[in-house]
Amino acid sequence: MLIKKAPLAGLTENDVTPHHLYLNRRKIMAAGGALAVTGLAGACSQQDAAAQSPSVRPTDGALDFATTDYRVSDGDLTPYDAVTGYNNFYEFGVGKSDPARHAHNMTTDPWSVEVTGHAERTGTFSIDDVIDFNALEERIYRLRCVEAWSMVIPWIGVPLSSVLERFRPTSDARYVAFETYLNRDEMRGTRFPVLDWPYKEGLRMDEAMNPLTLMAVGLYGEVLPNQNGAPMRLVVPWKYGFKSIKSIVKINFVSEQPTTSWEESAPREYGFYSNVNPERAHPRWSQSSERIIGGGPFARRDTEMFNGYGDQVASLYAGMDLIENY
Ligand SMILES: Nc1nc2c(c(=O)[nH]1)N[C@H]1C(S)=C(S)[C@@H](COP(=O)(O)O)O[C@H]1N2
Ligand SMILES: [Mo]
Repeated sequence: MLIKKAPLAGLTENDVTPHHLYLNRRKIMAAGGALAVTGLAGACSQQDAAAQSPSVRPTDGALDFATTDYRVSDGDLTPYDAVTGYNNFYEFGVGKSDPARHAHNMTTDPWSVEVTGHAERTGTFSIDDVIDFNALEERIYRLRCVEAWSMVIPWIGVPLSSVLERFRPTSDARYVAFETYLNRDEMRGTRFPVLDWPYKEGLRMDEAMNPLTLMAVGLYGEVLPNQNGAPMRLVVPWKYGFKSIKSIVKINFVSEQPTTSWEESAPREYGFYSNVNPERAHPRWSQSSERIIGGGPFARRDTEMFNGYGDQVASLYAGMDLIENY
């Protein structure tokens, strides 16, 4: 099976890695070749000449994405079809296959992001002013949904800290709030009052600046498919999936804890922090284990505190009661 959707502009259809060969390709990359990612910026902003260049070229430093594996390993990767075919993106409907069916209607190019609040640089920025496409990294992270399932995905992006630092937040910026694109013609799910659109999320500043927090622009070596939150979305690996807001158009530096969509819709069920916690059940179901998407009907694993990333993030919550602050 070949990847059909939005290959990197540097790849032709024939060059695109079948997903079962993805790991072999990564071994080749590690051995000295590299998957060119110059085209990723091009694919987001303009179709450029990079489309003609070979897909594998010698490493020259600047164009590669670095690979860093955190906690989870290659062998656990969720199949591409599940990553892109089983999604929550309520703006396109509440069914798991609605995003794959309808998200192609979303316009992701051109894309701009409005930056407001407590920062020295505010205003409207193009995606190339927000993301350094020469500094992309791959991170294999588990995404754990509050609905008690999980996937392991090879994300490509930049640390969120590198994005936020560009705007030079001031000391009054104690939290950062994000909003998703909203277009009722393109997003059929927003015609229904499931949530108070646009989708809103937020992080405490130290959570946002933690090196694990990623602003993703790709997965499995490709630009993000629309259903996964193109052209840029958060991945906050120690929190339930809903904190990883998709298709971001607003970044607001604020001093008070911001309102978030899920907390607003059901405050007893979803809190601001939403750290993965097997000991704190959702009021309607247990969070102690999770279904492994793509692993067959009975594949389950025990849920880990902070989704397994406790070594890196537990210190952020020292002294806090994580049952109270769910
Ligand atoms: N804008 C927006 N972002 C969103 C959602 C959404 O409905 N709208 N769903 C969230 C939930 S509940 C999950 S589990 C993840 C799913 O990400 P994925 O589809 O890439 O696996 O996206 C999160 N981000
Ligand atoms: Mo979720």
